[in-house]
Amino acid sequence: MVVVEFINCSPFMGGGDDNDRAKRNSEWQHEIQLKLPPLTRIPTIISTCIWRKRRVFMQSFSLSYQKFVDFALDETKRHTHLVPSPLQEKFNTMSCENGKGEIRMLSFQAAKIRLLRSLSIETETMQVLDFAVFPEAEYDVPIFCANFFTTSASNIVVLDLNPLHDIIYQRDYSEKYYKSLIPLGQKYAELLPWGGKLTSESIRFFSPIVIWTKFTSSPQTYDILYSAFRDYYKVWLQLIGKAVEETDASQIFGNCEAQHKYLTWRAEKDPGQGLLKRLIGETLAKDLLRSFLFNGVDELGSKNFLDYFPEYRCEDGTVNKNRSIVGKSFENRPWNARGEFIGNSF
Ligand code: BLA
Repeated sequence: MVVVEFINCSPFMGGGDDNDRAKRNSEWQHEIQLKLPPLTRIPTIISTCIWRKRRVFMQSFSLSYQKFVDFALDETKRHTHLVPSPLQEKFNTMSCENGKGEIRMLSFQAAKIRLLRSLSIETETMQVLDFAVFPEAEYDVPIFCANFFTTSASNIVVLDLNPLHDIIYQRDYSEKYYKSLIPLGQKYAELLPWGGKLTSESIRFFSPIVIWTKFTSSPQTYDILYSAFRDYYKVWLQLIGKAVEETDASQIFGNCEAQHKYLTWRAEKDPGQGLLKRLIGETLAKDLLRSFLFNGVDELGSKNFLDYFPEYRCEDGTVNKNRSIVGKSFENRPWNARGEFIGNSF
C-alpha cells in the first residue's frame, strides 16, 4: 500500500487567529467528511499550531512490481526458451526477520542469457524490485538493470541498459548500442527527470539513456515507470536477439572480466545492502548478494574488489567501507542530447 500526500489542501491557511482557523477547519473537515466514502478518515486536528506547518492529507492506492516481472518474463518467452536456473531451488521466497514482509526471487537462464533474475520485496512500508539480466560472456550486450525502491514518501529509481564496456572513452561501444536509443532515453528523461546528485562512482556503470530519478508516489508516475520498463526491456530483447556470438577468445575474456568487475562493484557497494541486512540479517544478506543478486562474482573472475577499485584501499589493506571515495556529484544529467558525456569529474 502506498500513501500519496496531498499538500496544502486546506482552504483556511490564512486570516484570523489560531482559534478562528481551528474553528473554520473543524467545520471544513466535517463538510469534507460528508462528501467522502464512509471509510475515508480525515485526520483530527491536534493542535492549532499545526496550521503553521504544511498540511498533509492521505489517500491510498496499492502498488506492486509484480506486473513488471510478469511482463518481462512473458516478453522474454516470446523471444527465447527460458529454463529455470539451478539457483531457483535455493532462492525462492524468504520471510523478513520481523515477520512483516516477504522477499521473492526468480531466476532463469536461456540461450545467450547467463542469468535473468528478479528479487522483489513487499512489506507494509516498502516495495522493492531489483531485476537484472546478464548475457553470456560471448556477447558484449549491456546488462539490463531495473532497481526500484518505493516507500510511502518516495521512490528511488534506476532503469538502464548498463554498459559492459566504457562508453566515455570507448566511443565505438556507445555507437554500437546507444546511438539509436538516444531518442528513447530523451523521451523518458523528460518524463522522469534526473534524480540529482548520486554516488559519483556509479556513473561509470550507467549509460547515456539511464533513468535515474526520484519522485513522490502517485499512480501517474507508476504508469510512466511501467511504460519505461516495458520499452527498455523490449529494446534490450532486440539487442540480445540480434547479437552475434563472439568467437575471439580475448574478446570473450574481456566481456567476462567486464561483467565480473560490474558484479564485484555491486556485490560490495550496492546501496540496497544496508536495508537487506536489516530485513534478513547480515549472514543471509551476504549470501543473497553474492550467490543470487550478483551471482558470478565468485566464479567469473579471480580479481578482487581492490584489484578493480584500488582507490578504496585503506592503509591496513582492507576495503574502505564508504560507498564512495569521491562523494556525490552530478546535480544534472551528465549527458547531452546527443548522448555525449558532459560531466567533467569523477
Ligand atoms: C539508493 N540505489 C540508490 C541510489 C542509486 C541506486 C544510484 C542512490 C544513492 C546513491 O547515490 O548511490 C542504484 N547504484 C544503483 C544501481 C547501480 C549503482 C542500480 O551503482 C548500478 C551499478 N535498492 C535495491 C535493493 C534495495 C535498494 C534490493 O536494489 C533494498 C533492499 C534500496 N537503494 C535502496 C535504498 C537506497 C537506494 C534504501 C537509498 C540509500 C541511500 O541513499 O543511502
